[in-house]
Amino acid sequence: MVKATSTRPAHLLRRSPLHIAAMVGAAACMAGTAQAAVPPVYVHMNGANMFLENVVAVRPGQPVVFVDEDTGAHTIIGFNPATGATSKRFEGAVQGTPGPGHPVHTYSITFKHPGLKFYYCSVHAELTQEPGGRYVAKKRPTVHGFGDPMAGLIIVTTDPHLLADDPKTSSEKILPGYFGG
Ligand SMILES: [Cu+2]
Repeated sequence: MVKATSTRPAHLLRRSPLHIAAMVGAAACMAGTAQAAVPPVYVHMNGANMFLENVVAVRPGQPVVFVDEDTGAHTIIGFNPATGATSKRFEGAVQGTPGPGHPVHTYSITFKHPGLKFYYCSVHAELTQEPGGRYVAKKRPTVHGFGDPMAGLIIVTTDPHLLADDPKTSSEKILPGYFGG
């Protein structure tokens, strides 16, 4: 009895590193293929203090890249509209750029699972509680812009119809005519 139980784990231990190595190799290969096949979805900012593509859809694992074409800095902070709690993982910040020909700063994030990912820029918007209890991002009163709050939504989905609705600009990293601030 003792012999039998000690033999089996030893047998498994001998085999498992190889087995794990094979699995990791296969997973890395698949991940590499997936990354190559799915380009990022881009969300742009300029001096209007809003996110140009403020609703985009991405697949699980597909990167969302925020591109700051503004002279000013912005943050990109995920929040839960039910509680108003901000995310510790979805928490980005991007520096501004003097304009075309200069480095443009980006923040990239991916999500593993389908869902709705709300975010806002804490410099130019603030979370306020609606009478119904939900939290929404509103333009800070002191901030200039077009009136829309600097906030947005990422829909993480495998639905091809939602994915096909992304704005054309979200497929380009730099929008040449969009610098400003
Ligand atoms: Cu901002």
